[in-house]
Amino acid sequence: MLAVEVTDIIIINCFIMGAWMSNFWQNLFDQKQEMRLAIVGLDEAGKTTILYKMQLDEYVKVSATVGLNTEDVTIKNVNIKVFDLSGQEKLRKVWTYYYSSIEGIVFVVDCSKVERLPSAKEELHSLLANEELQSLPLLIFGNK
Ligand SMILES: Nc1nc2c(ncn2[C@@H]2O[C@H](COP(=O)(O)OP(=O)(O)OP(=O)(O)O)[C@@H](O)[C@H]2O)c(=O)[nH]1
Ligand SMILES: [Mg+2]
Repeated sequence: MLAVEVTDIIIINCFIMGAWMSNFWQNLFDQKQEMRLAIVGLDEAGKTTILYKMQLDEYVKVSATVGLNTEDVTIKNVNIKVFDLSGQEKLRKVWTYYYSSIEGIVFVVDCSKVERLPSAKEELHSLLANEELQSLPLLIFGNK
């Protein structure tokens, strides 16, 4: 007589299969997703302030961004790498360097400065004309 019965083997197999299946579903739903976003707009529109509000859920007093500020923001199981780009006129040409490596873009408009709306519109139009952004989701964020 065999030391281990066939039924024992089936039970052990079912147990292993069950454990594997539960790990599979757990992994599927726990899987961390990564994405990259750029946040652009005129200088002083509030981009960096919005970024820290998203990351820390609090108001942080910030200085004007020179070049780039990169932060990770985690929302549930999604980790978002945010490229917060300077809005100073001379530095806006840098925005285009990031377009090929992002999955979405946020354009921030300071709605309290009516006199700057034409410049914001002009920048938004040149952004919309960029081929690399044609298939990307765009959020226009009215701030202040
Ligand atoms: N009242 C008010 N002030 C805001 C708001 N968002 C930003 N600010 C202020 O606006 C100023 C500019 O904000 P920043 O976040 O530095 O703007 P930015 O778009 O990152 O500017 P650059 O880095 O120069 O491109 C700061 O003094 C902020 O405290 C808002 O929703 N309400
Ligand atoms: Mg900034």
